[in-house]
Amino acid sequence: MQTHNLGYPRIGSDRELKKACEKYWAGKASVEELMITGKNIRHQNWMTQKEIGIDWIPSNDFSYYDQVLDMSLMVGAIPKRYNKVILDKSNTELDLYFAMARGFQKEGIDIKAMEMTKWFDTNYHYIVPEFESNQKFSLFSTKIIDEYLEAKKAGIKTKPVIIGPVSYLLLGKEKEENFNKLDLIKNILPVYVEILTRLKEEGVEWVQFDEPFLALDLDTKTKETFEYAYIEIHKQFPYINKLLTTYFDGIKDNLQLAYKLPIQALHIDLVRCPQQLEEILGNIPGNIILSLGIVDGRNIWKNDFENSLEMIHKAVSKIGADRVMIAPSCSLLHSPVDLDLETDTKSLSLETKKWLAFAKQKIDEVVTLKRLAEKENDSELQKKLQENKKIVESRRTSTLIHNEKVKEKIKNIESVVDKRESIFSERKKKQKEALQLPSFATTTIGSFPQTSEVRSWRSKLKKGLITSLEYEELVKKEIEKTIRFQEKIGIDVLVHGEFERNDMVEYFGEQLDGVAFSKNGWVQSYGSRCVKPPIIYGDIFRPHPMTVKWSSYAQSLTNKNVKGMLTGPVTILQWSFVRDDQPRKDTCFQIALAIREEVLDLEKAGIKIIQIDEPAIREGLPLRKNEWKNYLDWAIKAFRIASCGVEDRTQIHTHMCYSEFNDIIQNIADMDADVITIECSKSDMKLLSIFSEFKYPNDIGPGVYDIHSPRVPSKQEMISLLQKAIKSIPVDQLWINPDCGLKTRGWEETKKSLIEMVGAATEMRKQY
Ligand code: 39S
Ligand code: ZN
Repeated sequence: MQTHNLGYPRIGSDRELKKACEKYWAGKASVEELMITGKNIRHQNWMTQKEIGIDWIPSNDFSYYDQVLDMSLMVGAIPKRYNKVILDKSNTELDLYFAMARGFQKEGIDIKAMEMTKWFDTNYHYIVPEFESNQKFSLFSTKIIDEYLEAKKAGIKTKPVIIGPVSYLLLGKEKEENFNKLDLIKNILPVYVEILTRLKEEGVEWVQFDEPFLALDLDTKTKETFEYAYIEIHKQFPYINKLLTTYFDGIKDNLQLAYKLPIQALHIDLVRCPQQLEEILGNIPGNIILSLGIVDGRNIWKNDFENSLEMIHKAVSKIGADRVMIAPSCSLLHSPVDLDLETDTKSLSLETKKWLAFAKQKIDEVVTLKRLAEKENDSELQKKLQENKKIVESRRTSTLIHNEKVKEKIKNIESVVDKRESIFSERKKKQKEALQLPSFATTTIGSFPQTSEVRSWRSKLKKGLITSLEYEELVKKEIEKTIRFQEKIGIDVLVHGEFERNDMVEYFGEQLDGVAFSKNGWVQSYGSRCVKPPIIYGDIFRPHPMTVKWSSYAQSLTNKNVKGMLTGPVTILQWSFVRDDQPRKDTCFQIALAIREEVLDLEKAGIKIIQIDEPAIREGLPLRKNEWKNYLDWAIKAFRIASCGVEDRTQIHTHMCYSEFNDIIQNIADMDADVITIECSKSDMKLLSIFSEFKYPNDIGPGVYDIHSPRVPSKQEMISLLQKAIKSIPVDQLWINPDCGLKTRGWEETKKSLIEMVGAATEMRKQY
């Protein structure tokens, strides 16, 4: 029996990579300094895994930004617009790489970044490969080889990780019409062959091919491409061991396909789909090793050893110990790094901490499980097993988890009103009267720049260096400054700027009962950006209002309408670590009830417009289509529970990003928000066509500029986007706003851009 790991977090235990990257981008560190940080993290990760006792440690799981972008650079899928960056010899390979990730602005050159989207149903974002119909591939970056050699030199024999050719193509986007990206398989395979040849020469024994699409619904063409690709690879490399990994769902109807592929090992996710074990063992070909993904790579609960051992024993008795591998369910990229660093009992009580395992602890669980399965009579190991049983049991029965009042409310959830009083057209009239807004009303999505100064106030507050009164005064001043700025440039619906929030989910998590949070439990979200997902361990309850103080303060400063800003129940659920002892639906309804109370309190406090962000509704969709309806039913209901308690004249906004809406447009309409703002600028307003085809009845605010780069868009640029928009959306339904995320920008570019945006709105009002 062997153990392995699919990938270790690469941000560093103290987010060293984030800090080093941001320093480099700001011109405050050299490329050498950045690369030393990278190297240290890689070595640290390898040593940690080696010391704990993992047999097959991954390499090439490190990345300076994103593992899919690494692949694009490896196979030379570099969009032509970056040629200028390549040609300028003063730019390094890393500069080109960051240019693709973040855009490139220098000395009059202005190149847009590549698109970013969610990695399956996680909160991780990858950089979407761009393909042309005659896309050529050639080996460009040798990172995978370099990292293998680097580890080898440090005395560690690794298993290089690569995204399999079929999944890599499927993750990309066709930038021209009239071709199918899967047809590029013939062009791309030679690069894989070249890479594998080099790896083989260096002595590689195992290569991990990530093919997560094997856990999704596949059409015939995709299945054929899988067969073709792996048969070709096997022809050239019969002696490299190929470990094919699937995760995030069961293989299900693709099992026969997987068994046809000439691979040596198959990894399955037994956390997301434990029921697949039986069938898989039922007819597994005699030459295939089975890797049991048994320790949850995406959640933070301690493994239930007894339960895992049962599965391991089942596999061993069926196919023998030498054909069984043990591993986390997926890459630990989605886990925080090290629970040992959580020493603050105020945020994470000792009782709660006992129930958790972060990446390092998960590696230890994998190794312990293997030892337990092999040596049943070792008394040290038996002690560990008994200890584990006790902890699992203590979580099940803890009084911290159960709140009878909340459970009672969930039982009666059907009696909660989840419908507005009147239909949208009626509400629209009442709201027009109450709000007095112009056509092409302008607003922003909610946050304003979170400067390091603002963050430092919070950090000082947490360290006790300033009092909460002092902190409040500082935040209030920042709110006032932001209100005055918006008034001055003529924005119609103002926001307070969210300076009091560390994050749109964490902020609420910190205030709700039943939710714990870590000090250092960072998980990469995209590039250098990280999040600290709240830990929902028990029944959720709102002990006090969470945002009313700030919103009413902002409203008291101005005669214009200030929007109240909340995060919706589905998004809080989706971006947290969720308890696994009750259906997600029930947890979501508990959050929805808490948000509903907050909405009603805001309304009572005189806030006339309330935005409930639900950017995660789309990504929460199950990977398999036949589970969609069930999910959408409860997710949309949760939003309606949260939003529908208000009077007709109160305007409800929602916001979504990075989403393809085509297949869920009816559900979006069912949410019945008065206004939906969506991220749109990167797709050039193409997103709007579905709203237009569907005749989406409520108001829409498409983002008119991308905020993910410091670039200031021109008024003219936004006018032409808006002219595109009014071809799809009636003028009286249209709002004007940027994409979301101003918190990640500086004030200078934010101010300039918003002035341009209001200028565009003024111009549109004149023209129409
Ligand atoms: N998921 C979540 N949860 N939230 C989101 O906003 C999004 N948006 C999308 C999708 N998923 C999401 C992804 N976009 C950031 C921005 C956009 C994202 C995701 C993350 C982001 O900016 N993250 C920050 C970062 O990586 C961390 C935000 C945070 O919690 O830099 N900041 C803390 C705060 O404001 C500060 C934490 C910190 O770094 O309180 N503290 C320093 C320290 O302790 C000190 C701070 C200082 O003095 O400057 O050392
Ligand atoms: Zn957004």
